[in-house]
Amino acid sequence: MRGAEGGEDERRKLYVLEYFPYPSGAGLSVGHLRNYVAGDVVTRLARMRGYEVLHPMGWDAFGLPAENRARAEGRHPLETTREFANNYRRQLELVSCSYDWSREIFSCDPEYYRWTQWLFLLLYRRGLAYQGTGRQWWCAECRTVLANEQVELGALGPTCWRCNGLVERREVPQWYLRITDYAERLLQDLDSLDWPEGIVAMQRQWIGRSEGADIVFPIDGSDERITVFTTRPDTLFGATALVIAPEHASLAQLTSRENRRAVAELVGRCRTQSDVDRQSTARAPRGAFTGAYAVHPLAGYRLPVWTADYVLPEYGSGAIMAVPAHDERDAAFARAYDLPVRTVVKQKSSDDRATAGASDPRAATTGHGELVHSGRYSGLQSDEGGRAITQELAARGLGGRRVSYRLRDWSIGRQRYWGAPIPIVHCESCGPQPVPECDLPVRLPDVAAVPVPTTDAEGRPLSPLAAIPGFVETACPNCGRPARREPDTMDGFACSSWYFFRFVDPHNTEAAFDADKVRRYMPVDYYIGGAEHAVMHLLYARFWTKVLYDAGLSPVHEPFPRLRSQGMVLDKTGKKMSKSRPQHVVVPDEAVDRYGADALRAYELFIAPFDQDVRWDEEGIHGVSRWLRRVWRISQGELGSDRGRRGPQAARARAGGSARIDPAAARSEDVATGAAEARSRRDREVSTITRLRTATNLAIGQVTSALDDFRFNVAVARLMELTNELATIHAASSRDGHDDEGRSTEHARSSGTAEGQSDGWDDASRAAWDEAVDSLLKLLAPIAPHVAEELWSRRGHESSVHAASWPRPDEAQLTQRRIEIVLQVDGTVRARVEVACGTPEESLREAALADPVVRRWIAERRVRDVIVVPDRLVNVVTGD
Ligand code: ANZ
Ligand code: ZN
Repeated sequence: MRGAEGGEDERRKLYVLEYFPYPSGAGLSVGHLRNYVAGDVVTRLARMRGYEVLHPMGWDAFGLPAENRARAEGRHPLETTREFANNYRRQLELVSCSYDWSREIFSCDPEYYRWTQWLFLLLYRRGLAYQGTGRQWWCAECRTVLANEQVELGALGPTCWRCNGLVERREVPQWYLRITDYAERLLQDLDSLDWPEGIVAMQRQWIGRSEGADIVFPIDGSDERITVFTTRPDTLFGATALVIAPEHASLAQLTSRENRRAVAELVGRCRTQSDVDRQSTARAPRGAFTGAYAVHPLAGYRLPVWTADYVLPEYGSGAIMAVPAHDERDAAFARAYDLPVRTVVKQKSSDDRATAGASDPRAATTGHGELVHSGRYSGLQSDEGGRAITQELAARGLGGRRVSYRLRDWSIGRQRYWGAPIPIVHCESCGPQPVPECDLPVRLPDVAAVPVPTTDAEGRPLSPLAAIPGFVETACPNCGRPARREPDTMDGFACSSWYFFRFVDPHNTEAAFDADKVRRYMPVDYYIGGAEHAVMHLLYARFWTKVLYDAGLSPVHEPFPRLRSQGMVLDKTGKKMSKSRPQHVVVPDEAVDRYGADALRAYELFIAPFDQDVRWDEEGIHGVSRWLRRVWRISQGELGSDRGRRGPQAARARAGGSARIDPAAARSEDVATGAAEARSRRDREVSTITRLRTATNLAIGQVTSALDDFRFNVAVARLMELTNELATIHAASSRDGHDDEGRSTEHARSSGTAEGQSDGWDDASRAAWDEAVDSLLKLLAPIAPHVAEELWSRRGHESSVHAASWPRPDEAQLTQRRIEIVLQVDGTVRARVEVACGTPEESLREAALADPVVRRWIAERRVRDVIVVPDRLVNVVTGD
């Protein structure tokens, strides 16, 4: 846990949070569980380190699926949501995810959404919420508008992120949040975040910052002026047309009678096309001439005004100057409609044209270079020329420098029942009025059945709340006259944009949260969840946090400095476990029944590196479950039946590969026995202690750093290795002085006492053994909390293993001690070397093969095998 350890945060608190789950009828799958188990491991580890850990859970309860499902089943979404949440809670408890359930919140609870509404009003008062009309994505299937972030590009066109149905654009009056005011900060502050790179890149791209200039083109013979946004003001003298978006407000006015039909046709076509599709380079752009001409602001020549699909209404100013010589899309447009091309930037080399992928002399050259045919700017380089041109335009009032963002304001209103009502009252004389704080919450009206969304007389979506007189009819908070309530509800993402603040103080009835408590716990130290929320939720939550910060209500301006994303768990067929294919969704319940919660937890962690997608393979649990049983036998001193399984499975897991465990028999025992006989008993005991301490301390260090780095699979693999090492040391030592392998331990097992395990050991060895086993159990505790606890208590500890303090490696054990290793060739001792105690097998192997004496004894023969017994010997086996 970077930052959590080492006292960086003097508060010694850790706020661990997993994404706010949306309870659905299908329940939690083993895929969901992957991130809840990870969060719980981090939580339990931090508690053992003495941190006060905030690890809450609650339910993102509002939203469309809940509403749709409830309507389909003829039930109320409140009822279904509670039922589904209960099931989620049951499943989380099944695997002992240790949440502070006293903080549980439901976002559909009026005591919660009251504060969501309060926050909406905070935004409203700060000028960050407004009603506007815009082209809205409209999903006919879900009967709702969608934010840009909620539209995906399907094979047939833009689709709804929920139902995958095709969506289209409609003009709808709508509530927006002015997230664009925060574009720059949302972008800049990405640099300070410890997040997966991919997610940062997606946010950066979504915000889409471009530096450039606005340039104003007067329309010939009219007072109209069209402003374009360009990132290349240096190419101004190469503009040969003005192209405005089909949605541009001036289009109708500019279009002459004879061009109306063609323009109207284009406008109609663009309505259902996604922005990506409209800008596709796979086909020529489509456009129509308006009949109007613009005047070049510096050169004075006339340019035709066109409209075309590839110019988007919501970017820049919704209009461009087409420079076919230097822009690829403009070049394609010019080719399609035979527009003139004027070269104004002389390229430094011809490379650029080559990289443009065309030998066509009419392909664009997009590089920078020396300006030509550009009036008094000719001879300047692109950068300098662009700056000078922008300056002149600004001086003449015809434009200026401008930074443009792709990010659009967040359309937050939904014409649906199951959401937090927007707390606004519309009064004919006073206009929109915020509902006074003391009147919050504006409650959703009780209804027997969820009302069906409707449309108004013009076919525009209308909130079903508009048809409930008891809800809409009210008095103006300002003048007291009859007025109407806003019937729209908030997008469910509003609730999840601040819930992490509420968790610090979930039952506060006086305020959204207490300032001191927020100071105590914020920010969230670990936020854990999948990449599917890369843009939507994470961007919205950052935005609201910055607003709270600006309002003096939050001490932090980034809510989630550290984000960790788990990979997806795929079903047998390699597809995402999806509710739409329920037969492929694996739920945890059955695995817990068959293997126990600990085996499932450990397997969730072990199955693959945390951030990688992985196919669920139930078979793999067997191996993990076998390992846990082995830990049990070791801790209980029942070792006789279990010896010598060494670590190929662990090694494989460390490489991140298959989790299946092959039972591999060891071949080193006999050799070890042979070597041991060459030593005195006293020597052996010292060596046993050393080996136990080294194995344990190495494992403590490595397991701890693996857990801190979210390399949970490595941590589990390392614990498996430690388990094997302890078994091997025990077997070798117990056998010393006994005639038959394991006979004495068989005795111990039948006598059933823990002491039996170290039969024949002296006190010091036994102490080292106990220390090693206790450490193993402590390291195991966050991963397999039940097994660890049971064994801990069976070993006679009075208090819980979870209250024990996390072990720290004893560096002295690891670094100072040097030991002598015997090098054998075909079982005969040929040399000795001194190495650091605990030197890994692979290094010992290399050292042996590099040893000159050993090499002489190998001579020409083939090395058939190299057997390594850590801290004791290496035996090189030769022959065919
Ligand atoms: C003239 C020009 C000449 C341009 C040239 C580029 C190269 P980014 O980098 O994505 O910000 N543009 C501006 N507004 C647009 C809109 N609403 N729809 C489609 N395209 C638009 O891109 C900025 C460039 O994209 C702008 O610079 C403009 O084309 C185009 F050699 O202006 B440029
Ligand atoms: Zn009024």
